[in-house]
Amino acid sequence: MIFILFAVSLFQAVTPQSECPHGWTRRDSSCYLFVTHVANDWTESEFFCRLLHSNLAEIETQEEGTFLQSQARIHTHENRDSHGFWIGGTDAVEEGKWIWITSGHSFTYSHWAPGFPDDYHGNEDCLELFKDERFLWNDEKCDHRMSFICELSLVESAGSLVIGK
Ligand SMILES: [Ca+2]
Ligand SMILES: [Ca+2]
Ligand SMILES: [Ca+2]
Repeated sequence: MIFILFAVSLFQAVTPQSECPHGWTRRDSSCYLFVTHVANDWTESEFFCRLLHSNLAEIETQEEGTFLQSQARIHTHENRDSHGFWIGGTDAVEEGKWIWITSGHSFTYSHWAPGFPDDYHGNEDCLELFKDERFLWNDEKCDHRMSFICELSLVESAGSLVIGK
């Protein structure tokens, strides 16, 4: 799967774009897509986002976290059975050391639900916005299937906004 993700990333076109694609929600220089029509495990969710030239959402600030928390409440009505939403954090590389998968950066901000992360049964290495805890953060088994949030960055380049990193 790692190889496939790499291969896909090679074919990502950097298309000049100043607006979010249809169906995506904008905040600052990011566009977000709440995918509720399929339930994927964490790796499949990241793969799905990459096919759309994006990645699982990464929350760098309290403002971004609060925004996604409130948006999650809205979008969960589209899928009432959902457990929550996958986002791009993992501690699969080193237990207890949480990073964002795209950047590889450690968390600069976190908003865990009370008592979490608990690494329940020693087997929870992926990050979700947990429906049962007001969409605060929970570590969950990576093969659990649920909705997820993709994030697309609009970065400024030569005076115009383009999609890219
Ligand atoms: Ca972000
Ligand atoms: Ca863990
Ligand atoms: Ca947990």
